[in-house]
Amino acid sequence: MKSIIKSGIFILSIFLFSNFSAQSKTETYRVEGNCGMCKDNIETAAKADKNVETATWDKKSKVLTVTYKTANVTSSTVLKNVADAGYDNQAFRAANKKYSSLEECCQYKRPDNSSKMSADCDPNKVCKLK
Ligand SMILES: [Cu+2]
Repeated sequence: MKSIIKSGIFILSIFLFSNFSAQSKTETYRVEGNCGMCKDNIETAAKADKNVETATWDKKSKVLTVTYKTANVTSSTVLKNVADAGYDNQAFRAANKKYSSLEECCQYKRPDNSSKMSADCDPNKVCKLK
């Protein structure tokens, strides 16, 4: 009888643990961009981390919807990867060089985020916005 209880507790704890570690969260972020090519670039960059399960960017609303495993990755990492691909977003400003190297059709109208940039922000690198 004791062993049945023991194995029952064991199975229950495995169930709880796996459920906890697999916890996902869906969030939306503002990401600049223009066209279908931007959509591909943004979604690929967002999914660069394997803990991101889905990433969908809407061209019209400029909203990126991401589902990710909260235990293994943060929204900051996801948005930094998107900025590394050349796309300004609510948390990071892409490096000027990276923005300029985007296809012409993808060179979206950059938002004036100067007020959100910290004084030590180097525009040739990805900058975290305030
Ligand atoms: Cu584009």
